[in-house]
Amino acid sequence: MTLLIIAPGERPEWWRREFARIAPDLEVHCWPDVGDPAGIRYALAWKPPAGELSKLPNLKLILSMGAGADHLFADPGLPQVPVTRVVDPYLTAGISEYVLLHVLRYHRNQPVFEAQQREHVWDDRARELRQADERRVGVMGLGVLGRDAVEKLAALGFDVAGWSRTEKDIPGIACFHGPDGLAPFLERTEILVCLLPMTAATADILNRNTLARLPQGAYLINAARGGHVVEAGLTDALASGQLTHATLDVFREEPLPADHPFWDHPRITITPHNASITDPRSVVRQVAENIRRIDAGEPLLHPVDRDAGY
Ligand code: OXD
Repeated sequence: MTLLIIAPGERPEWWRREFARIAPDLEVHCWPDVGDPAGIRYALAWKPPAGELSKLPNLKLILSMGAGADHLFADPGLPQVPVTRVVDPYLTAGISEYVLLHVLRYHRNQPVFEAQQREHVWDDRARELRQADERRVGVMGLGVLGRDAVEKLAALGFDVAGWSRTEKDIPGIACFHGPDGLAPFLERTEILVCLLPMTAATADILNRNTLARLPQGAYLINAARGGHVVEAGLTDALASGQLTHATLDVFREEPLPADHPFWDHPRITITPHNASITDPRSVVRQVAENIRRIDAGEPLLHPVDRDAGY
């Protein structure tokens, strides 16, 4: 019974070490050292090269190494076996830290002070006196990650709303849903946070039209997927002042090419898809448990619905 770690560039040795510690009976191979393809029963994958998983004739389970599984469905030949994803307190906490950090940065007008420092300017007129309960923050996506983020934002006192595909009820949060709920949600949102799963329905969702629904001068934080944002729509919204600033952790092409115009945009903050990092020290237990479950014929933890895409 062999697990293949197929996650180019994702420090497979670290994962292998944790498996040796936590699930010592499991044989672990790290792609491209597959060994006998017929011996591989489970694959722990992050952005696996297309076609590689279909070379494993006895594969029983694919485990996404992250919260999202869209990177797997990008492979048209993905084997028809169950897929799971990571739901982990560290991963969730990391995303919420990122959201809080950047919402507070915008709430406190920090990009203005950073620009002033570069120019050696002392000018506190940019200090807008706004209390957190006067700041309307909106989070798109109310799954495990979004829910944690809205609750922590609300605990800081922000006026928080959320938008999701299906109806949600979260105490203290104004919950909007579905296509009809999108416009009213955007119209009340000064700081927009995207934590949506990437599906056919959410691709390009932040475009010229939707960004135009935000109040003039709004802010955007995208910690979901680059494909949620239409790049030209974003740069136009920044140019017109419709958006004041954007913080992007994810991009259509990663790593972001060195000549991409976002790098030098004065009102875009870039982070290298590190809003939250899967921590093998906790996730290996979840992976080992799902391997036990599939072998025992028990329901899996955090299964992905192929039709919904998450
Ligand atoms: C994830 C990610 O899906 O890191 O976990 O993007």
